[in-house]
This record gives sequence, structure tokens and C-alpha cells, in this order.
Amino acid sequence: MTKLRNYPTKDPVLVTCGLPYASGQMHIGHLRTYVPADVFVRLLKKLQVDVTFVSGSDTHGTPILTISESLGISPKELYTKYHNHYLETFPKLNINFDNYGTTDDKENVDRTLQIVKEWQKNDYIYAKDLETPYCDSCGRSLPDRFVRGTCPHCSVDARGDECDQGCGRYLEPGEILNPRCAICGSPTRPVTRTHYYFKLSEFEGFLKDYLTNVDGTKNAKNFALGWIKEGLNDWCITRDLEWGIPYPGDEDLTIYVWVDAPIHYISSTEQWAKKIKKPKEWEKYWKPGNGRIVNYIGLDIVHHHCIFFPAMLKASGYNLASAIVASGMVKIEGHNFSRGRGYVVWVIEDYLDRGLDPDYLRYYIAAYTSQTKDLDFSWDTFAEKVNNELVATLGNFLYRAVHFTHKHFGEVPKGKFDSKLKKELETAIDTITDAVNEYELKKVADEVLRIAAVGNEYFQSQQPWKLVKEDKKKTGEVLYNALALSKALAIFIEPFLPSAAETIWGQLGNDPTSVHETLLKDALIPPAIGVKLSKPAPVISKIDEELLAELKQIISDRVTTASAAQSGEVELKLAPIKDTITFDDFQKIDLRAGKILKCEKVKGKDRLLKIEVDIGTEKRTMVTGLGHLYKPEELEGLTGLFLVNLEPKKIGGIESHGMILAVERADKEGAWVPVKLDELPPGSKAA
Ligand code: B3M
Ligand code: ZN
Repeated sequence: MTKLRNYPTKDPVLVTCGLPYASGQMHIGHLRTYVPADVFVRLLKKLQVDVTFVSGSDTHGTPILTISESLGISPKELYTKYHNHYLETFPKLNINFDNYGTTDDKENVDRTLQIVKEWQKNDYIYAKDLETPYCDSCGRSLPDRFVRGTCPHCSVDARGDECDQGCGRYLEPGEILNPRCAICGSPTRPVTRTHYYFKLSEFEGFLKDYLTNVDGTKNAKNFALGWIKEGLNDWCITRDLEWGIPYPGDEDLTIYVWVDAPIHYISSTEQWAKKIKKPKEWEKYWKPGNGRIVNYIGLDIVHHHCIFFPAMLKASGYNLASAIVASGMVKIEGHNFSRGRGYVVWVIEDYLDRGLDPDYLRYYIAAYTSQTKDLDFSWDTFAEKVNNELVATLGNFLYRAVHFTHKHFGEVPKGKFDSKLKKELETAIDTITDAVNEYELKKVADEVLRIAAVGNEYFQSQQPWKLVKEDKKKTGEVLYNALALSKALAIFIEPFLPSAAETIWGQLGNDPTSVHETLLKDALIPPAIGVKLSKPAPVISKIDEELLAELKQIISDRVTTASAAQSGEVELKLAPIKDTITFDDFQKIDLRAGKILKCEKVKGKDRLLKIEVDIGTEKRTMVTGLGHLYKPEELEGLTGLFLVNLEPKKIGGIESHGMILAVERADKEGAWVPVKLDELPPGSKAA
């Protein structure tokens, strides 16, 4: 029975990759998506599919602005620097996009405006007043990453746009609880302004059908189907921010970065079409028809690609992705990836600048584990995989086969293709094609290594080094088959190891770069008899012990430095001192010692505690936001410092009159400690 497969296909396929924010150096975490996507594209080409591969730099929104501000440069300066860095670095890893633009390019601005206007026309947008946090001390509105607070879903400290340390949910503007300014740490006050909403809730039924049928990895669609079950809210698509694409009709607002970022998949395809001088060619993917789109993304951006983006496309009449492939995240030496804690491997500094071959990293990333699982990167495993899998199995066979033939024949000797070996290659092509259909590259790599092992066994069992002394003709026949396997392996490894494939392809007497144009099925055609072989050399070399030790040391030093910084031994990142106030201003403040008589949780609010405080002159009720840090019994009996002439305010439904003073530890963000006064009688006055 023939299998129902999506690939190979006569339909053209567009592969897209999530756009990196152009705000920092490329690290191994980025490659978790780009390497598999590039390998997948090369495999599709080997299945004779017409494929186009696009991505670009994400240049808008608060992820860019918070960093450019902290560096004191313009957002454009920031993104230009890192966009160029990405443009230069991808090819060094043999990741070859057909187009790599930026979200700030004219094509993307135009396409975004066209799409938003289409939604306005189709009545998918409405205006609504929204309360968002404002920081008086910074003098501005605080969208997305400019604000931190408590996640309304899981109560963990979160970023304004995403619960980055807890449940991972996408957060709408105004949703975060207890907001504080992410830049200066000040509390915020709400301001009201008209914003624009996309009617996402109208797409629930459509999204459910779409996701049930979409191809790709299960992780992506299952998460998204779960969110739909909980019900979808409408989506605020504007921000009170000066950086971004102005919103048509209310130009003081900008369009939310997650609108124009995925639209770049379309405009990047348009840029490619212009480049190949067929300006309408992009339509074969994005206008309804038989073109297919495969989105490669990281697990952290499933919401945006499985909920927002399909609804966005549907609302403006564009073609939808036929597959969404979500990769697991990257761990470094067993720890969650974290720049701040030193668990990071930089692509240039730690890898390419040390002379390491990009092929090895590609192989590790694509072949280490299932696409959907977390990928644990460790230098020991890296060396093990290179030395044991690539060198000992694959490299060993290729070198023996070509070297021995070159030495005794100098060309492809006469022979007949062994039917058992041919069968092995047919099985391999079948298995590889299945794995491509499952988006599981590890299965492809395992099959390639199996063929290398078959080669080693064949060579070992035929013992050509003995045979050559007795029967040269028979030796030639054995080597003919060994070269047939070598040719097949060169084709099979090309998607993972494009440089090594070129080398072995050249040694077999071909134009090295033509290996990129070979098809999987070419692996069944043995090399032509009489073709001269080039001088062989090992195609893969071992990682030596000394280098390995150095690489491990780099990470361990980085982790030590980072943890020293966090524990205060090295310079701490302290909030800047605020503007000077007058003595008169100071005198307005009434600070008193107060004793907490009673403390209890505020129902339904994890962060809030209600306290009964003796301030000497009277007993006061106050509400503090320390509930996630202290149990009620830990605060009961404590004498601390209180601001007693602060205007009363309702917090968590309770009128709070006064405020306990606490200090945020400079070494641990979000850890607050009350200012304690131990022995003082309540009412004692600070001055
Ligand atoms: N720029 C990067 C991220 O959140 C973000 C992806 C955009 S894809 C359209 O991982
Ligand atoms: Zn959460």
C-alpha cells in the first residue's frame, strides 16, 4: 500500500522561521529553530520540491526599545547593528535564506498597513478605552516589557506582555496585577486611553477547525487548542509607544509588534520575489491556491503563531500555514538557558572564532533529540557526538573507502551493484522520507548513521586489504560497492553537514558544490565507472581534549562571574537615584514606628496581606503587597517603619491607610524586606 505523505509534493513550499529580535548576538538558543528549518529545506530539495526559505530581523516593539534605551542609542542603530550581524552569521553556519529582511523595511510597513486597513474595512476592529500603567517618575506609558507585575493566571512575577517566569501565557495590556515600572521600579498609576481591538473571539470556531487539521508537530496545536477551550479574548493591537508602525487612523499609537512581525513572512517573500525578478511570485504562497507554508517556531511563540497569526490571515484573505513546527527550548550544560546566569554559548565568540566546524553544531542541534523536546547542549556530549558518531562511524567509513580505492585504482573501479546494499539504500530513502513527513530530523540522522554502519560492516567483512593481494578484480568490485555507499552517504549527509558533503563529493570526482543539487533518489545510482578520484583526506576531525577543556572552562567562568554578580561580590545593577526633593517636600512625610498586631491573607489575592498596625496614636488597617514573600505569622509582632500620612486607598477591596516601608534587595529582584526597628515603642517618629 502506498503511504499518504505530504512530501514529496508538486506544490511549492515556503518555509519560514521565527524572526530573531535584532537586539543581541546570536547564541545557540537561536539555532534551535534555524538549523532544523535549514536542514528541512535541504531535505525537501532532495525530494525535488520547489521550496523557498525566508526569515528576517524583528526590529519593533519594547524588546528593541528597552535595550536601545539602556544603551543610549536609537532603536534603528541597535537593530541595524544586529541585523547585519545576523545577515553575516547565518551563512557562516550554512543557513541560507532566500531572503532575510527586517520588519522595518518598506515592504513590511506597506503590507502591515494594507492588512490592518483590510481588517478595519471588514469590521474586525473596534475602539475601546483601556487602562494601562503610567510611570510618573519616567514620565511615560508602560506597554509590554516596560512593566513588570504579577501574572493574573499563576501569580508569579511576570513581564507585561508574557508570564516569562511562570505559566508562559500571553498577557494583554492592562492585565498584569500590581504593575511597577520595569525601568525605575516605581509603582504606577493607571491612565485611560482609546486603543484598538481585533475581534479575535469571533475566530474561536475557525481556529479550532484549523488547528485540528493543521500539519506539523503536536505540541504546537495541542497547547493552542487548550487555550481556545478556555475561551479567547479580543486582542489589543495598538500600543502607546513611539517606536513601530503608526496605527492608521490614530497615528499617535503604534501597531503592536506581534502584528507586523509575522506579516514579515509575507513581505520577506515579496522581497524574494522582487530579487528573482518575478514580482508576483510571492502570491503563489500567500494568495489562496496550492502553495504551502510551513512555519518553524520556538515553543515560546506558539500562541502568536497558532492563535493570532491564522486569525490575522483569515481576516484579510491570505493563505494559512499548512504546517506549524514548534521546537523545544535549549538547555546549556543541564541548566535553563540564561544569559544573566551565564548559561549561554555565543555562536561567534564561543564557536566559530575557535575554529570549530559549523557542520558539527548543525549536526548536534538537528540530530540530538526529537524536534519537540528540549535540547540539552553540553560540550562533553558535543565532543562525544563528533568523535564517536561523526568521526568513528561516518568519517571512518568514508575515508577508508575512498582512500583505499584511490591508492589501488585511482578511479571508480568496475563492479556490479550488490542487490542487498541497494535494498538498504532503498529502505533508507523510505525511512528518511517518512521522517521528513514527521518533521523529525533525528530519525533522518539515525538512518544516515545506520547506513554508515552498514558500510563499515561491509568493508570489514569483505577485507579488501587482504583481497587486493589475491584478486584485484574482485577487490575492485568490493570497492565499487563501497563507493556506491559513499556516494549515497554524501547525498544523505548534505542537509546536516553541507561542507563535509562537498568535500566527500569532490573526492569522488565530482564538482563539490553540485552535491547540493543532488536528489535522494540519486543515492541509488552508483558512481560512474572510470571517474578519477581526488586525493582523499578525512572529512571530519576529532575535537581534541585541550580544546574541549577550554570550551568547558569558558562556560564555568561565565557562570561563576554571573553568580558572583548576583550575590553582590561584583557590581550590582542598582536603580538610579531619583530627582532631588526639597527639605519642605521631605517634611511633608510622616514616618512612624509601628507594630503589626495582626496579619492575615486577603482572600483570593496571593500577593496581598491585611495588617492591623499600632502606630502609637491609633490602630490602622493597611494592605501590603508582600504576601508572596511572607506568611502572616512571619510579620505578626514585627515593629517596622510606616508612612502614616499617605492618602487612604482601596487595595484588594480593603481600605488601606498607610504603608509599611520595605526595601527591595539589590541582589534579588522582587525580594522585599521590611525596614525593622526592633525595640522601639510604637509611635516613635522618624525625621
Ligand atoms: N521576534 C522572537 C521571539 O519572541 C520574536 C519572534 C517573531 S516571529 C514572527 O522569540
Ligand atoms: Zn503566569
